[in-house]
Formats: sequence, C-alpha cells, structure tokens
Amino acid sequence: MSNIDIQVPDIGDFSDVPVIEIFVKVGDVVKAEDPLVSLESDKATMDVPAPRGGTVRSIAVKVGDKVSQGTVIMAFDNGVAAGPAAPAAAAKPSVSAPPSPVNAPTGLAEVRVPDIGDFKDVPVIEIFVKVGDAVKAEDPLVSLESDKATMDVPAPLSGVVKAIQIQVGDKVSEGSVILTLATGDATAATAAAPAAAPTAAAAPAAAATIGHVGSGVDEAAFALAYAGPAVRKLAREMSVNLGQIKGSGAHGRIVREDVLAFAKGGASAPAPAAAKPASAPAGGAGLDLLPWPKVDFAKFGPVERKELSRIKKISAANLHRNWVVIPHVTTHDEADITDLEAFRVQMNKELEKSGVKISMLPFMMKAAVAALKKFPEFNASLDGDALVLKNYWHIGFAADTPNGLMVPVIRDVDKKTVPDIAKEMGELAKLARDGKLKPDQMQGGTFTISSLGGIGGIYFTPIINAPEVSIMGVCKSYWKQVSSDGKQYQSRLILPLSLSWDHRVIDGAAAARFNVHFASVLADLRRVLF
Ligand code: CAO
Repeated sequence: MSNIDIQVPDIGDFSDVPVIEIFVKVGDVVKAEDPLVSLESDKATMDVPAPRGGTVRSIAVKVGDKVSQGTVIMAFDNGVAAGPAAPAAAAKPSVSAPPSPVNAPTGLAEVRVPDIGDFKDVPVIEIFVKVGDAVKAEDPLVSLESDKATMDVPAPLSGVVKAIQIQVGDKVSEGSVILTLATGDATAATAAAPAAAPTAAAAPAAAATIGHVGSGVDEAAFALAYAGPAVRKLAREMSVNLGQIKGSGAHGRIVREDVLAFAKGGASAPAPAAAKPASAPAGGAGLDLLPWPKVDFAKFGPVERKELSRIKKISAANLHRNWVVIPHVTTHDEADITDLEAFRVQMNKELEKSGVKISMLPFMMKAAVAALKKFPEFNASLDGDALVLKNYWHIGFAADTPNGLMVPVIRDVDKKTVPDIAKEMGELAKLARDGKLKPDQMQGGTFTISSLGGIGGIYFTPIINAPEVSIMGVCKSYWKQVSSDGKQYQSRLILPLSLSWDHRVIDGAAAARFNVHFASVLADLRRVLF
C-alpha cells in the first residue's frame, strides 16, 4: 500500500512558520478535518487539518521546525477504510489570546480587533488612550463605527500602552493590530518583547446584559485563553473552561495535555471553591457534568444555522456566570397600581405638548430608590467577604434590542424627576436599539429593573446583573377582584413583581419586606417622601 504525502496547505502570506504542536503520532487513525499540527506565526495560530482520512505512517516535522505552504509534514497510508478525501482543507487561523490578565506572560501583547461580525474595513472614530496610559482589562481602547453600528474595543488585559498602531480614520477589520500593551512585570520596565510577542484578541465590547441562558463555559474567559483551534475544540467537546487552565506550552500556551489533565482534575485545576472569597466565581471544574449533547438535527428535519449576534455571545457568558455563581432566589409579590395608573394617564395628558410620554417604568425606578434607601443591602455589591454599600442610586433597565438584551443605566435616579427619567430612558433605549450605547452608559448600575410589562406574562425569574445583588422583574398589569374581608370585592389594577436576590447577601425575610415596601410605594407614591 503506497503512502500519501500530507502538505501544509495555503496559509496566506505566511512562510517559515514554526510548528508549535503535533496532535498525532505514527499509527494514529485520523478522519478528514482532524487537526494534525498547529503552526504559530507572530500574527496567528493555525491548525492544519487532515485533508483526508487515513493512518499516520510517518511524521516529517518536529516541534520548532519552520514550515511553509507545500512543506510535507507527514504521510498517510493510501487505505480506503478511513473514509473519503475531503476537499483541500485550508489551515484554520485563529487570532489567539494570551491567558487572562492574572497569568498573562510578561512582555508585550498585541491587541487586535476582535470578531466584529460581518464588518470589514471599519473606520476608527476615536482612540481613548495614549502611549504610557495604564489600562485595566475591559477599559475601552478605541471606538469603531460602521454605517450600522458603533463598537468599542476593550482591553483584553491590564497593562500599559506601549505603542498605538492606528490613527483616527484608519480602517480596520477583525485581526488588525490596534496597539501594543506592556503586560506583567514589563508594565514597570516596559521590557523588550519576548522573541515571539503573544497576541491578544480583545473581547468584543463588554455589554451589561441579563436574561435566561443555560450554556456551557465562561465564554469571555474562554475567548481570552491562549490556545489554538484544536485545543479549543477539544475543550468545547469536554465542556472545559479554558479560562481556568494555566498553559504549560511556550508563553503559557494551553496545549492538549493541559485540557486533558484539567478534565481529570489535574495540576491545572483551580483551587477548591471553598478556599475562595464569597464573590469569586467557583469555576466550572468539579461539576462532573455530562458533555453537551451533539445531535445531528438535520437527521430529523430541515434546519438552518444562524450564528449568535456579538451581543448575544457576550450576554450568554455573563448570564451563565451570574446564574452559576450567584445563589438566586426569586420572591413574587404584587402591587396595587390603580391610583398610580390614573395619575400616570392624567400626567401624560398634561405633558402631551412636551413630547415626553411616561410609562410605568420611571415610577418603578422612583419606587426602587425608596426601597433601596430603606434596605441598603440591596444597593450593594459583594467584594470578597465584605459588602460594599453604595450611597448613590443608579438604576439599570433591561432594553430589548434587535441584537439582544442590553442594560442602559440611569444615574442618580433619586435626584431626577419622573419626566426627566422618562426622557432619558427613551434616549438610552433608542441608543441601545441603534447599537450606539457607550460602555459608560451601561456601567455603574446599583439595581436593575427588567420590565416585560409592555409585552405580557405574569411572573418570571430575572437573572441578577452582577455585581449587583438584586433585580426587579415586572410583568403586565391586569385587573383583579380584590377583597380585604372576603365579602366586599373591588376591581384593582395589579402589577406582578418578581424580585431575584443573591442569597449570600440577602435573606428571604428582607426580600419579602423589600417587595412589600416597593409595592406600597407604587400603591401610594406619597410614601416616596418617607
Ligand atoms: N403593564 C401594562 N402595560 C404596560 C406595562 C405594565 N407593567 N409596562 C408598560 N406598559 C405599556 C406602556 O404603557 C405602553 O403602552 P402604550 O403604548 O399604550 O403607551 C406599552 O406597554 C409599551 O411600553 P414600552 O415597553 O414601550 O415602555 P416601557 O417604558 O414600559 O419599557 C423598555 C421600555 C425599553 C424597558 C421596553 O421597551 C423593553 O425593551 N422591554 C423589554 C425588557 C426585557 O426584554 N426584559 C427581559 C429581560 S430578561 O430576559
């Protein structure tokens, strides 16, 4: 049986690219598309997939060898058993990132434009930093604006800006280098870059989001992890969170063995959750979950595949973390808003000429501030084993947008009038729907209201928007026959309330009291004065 040479396919403009990992050994049976070797240039990591199935007969390269398009990397037997040849497979590039800021390698990290969906050649409209600035992970670095959306690129790592490679007006696409960050010890000395500077794909602009999701791993940490496509694929299949792994490869790169060891609870596994402060994420390891089911849905009927929007991907990661880390409890109640609704209708008549229309939500924001002032632990965040109580009342509201859920924040609600809140809410909701909200318009919230009142439903379980510790979910008001003595009944307009709270911070009795007070303020707004 003759052998077939397997060559490096078209890898674009790259040549003399070092082999950094070999995934197979002589005798292995591989299928078409299985990754064979990983190559890493200073710009990208690429896996070379098998162009066909076969048994590996010999391997012509070793780690460290430099290869280009056409270099023979191994030979397969020419058997037919292992399946048909696939069409010539291209190397799969991925802009891979160094590890999370905590264990980022010391040196220089090139920050690149992350996945920005279908956008290409997007102009840079603003640069928020200058050389020498110290930035924290998630700080916005630059703003890009296409004809459809404005996107901020946040820092994927903490560090000091060493060089800026773009100017306002330059056009960039996914993978374009925007600046260089000195990370780790290099932030002090801005030391020389290591031979191969690690590259960092910035996560897309962080969006404050809430809702309901039950996906696998911490997507934000997964995206930042320094690993190649094959290792990422393996981690996905094993439901392993790459963000939790300390890589043993060059520059801290995560290799296949790290993932396998982690899955077995090996050296890279994080410390037990009990050793961490209450607010620290517990990590995904140790849950001993079954792998996510892989189903060929097309077997059962026609299907269509649609990628999640950028905002949905980010919100999924946030929601999943919040749902897994925070012990949620939801307490339901109802508010009698008969009188408030009459007042609202009257106020809207009076304000008709001003162009401001007031829904129930601005009143709920005022009621929330009253309840938060009475129960300060709801206006707080956990910091390790301490509670940070905030003496400001910035209220977020969930806004349904074509790209997914966003949470704009109205600052200092205690100091604003109801019409002012209504006006600002309308402006922020429009910015959210147009994809133009800036990160600072979604930051600093102390409590969130998620209102489905304009749509319907009775009760639901809102997911807490960490690091906040509670969230009010509201559904559509409805008329109900109410009696105080079981004999006389009256029609009252009832607003259903669903308060989710973090049981590490809040007790059930406090949550019930919060709801009762919130409802009593809505029933009689004069209580705001108390
Ligand atoms: N009961 C009855 N009617 C209500 C109501 C309630 N609780 N809340 C609002 N309404 C009415 C409004 O008065 C308005 O009626 P008119 O058209 O007759 O004036 C209508 O419903 C639509 O209101 P709205 O939704 O435009 O305004 P809002 O201020 O209540 O909400 C906003 C604004 C941005 C929060 C909302 O548009 C939105 O996006 N809601 C979805 C939030 C969401 O998705 N939450 C789920 C998060 S968890 O996954």
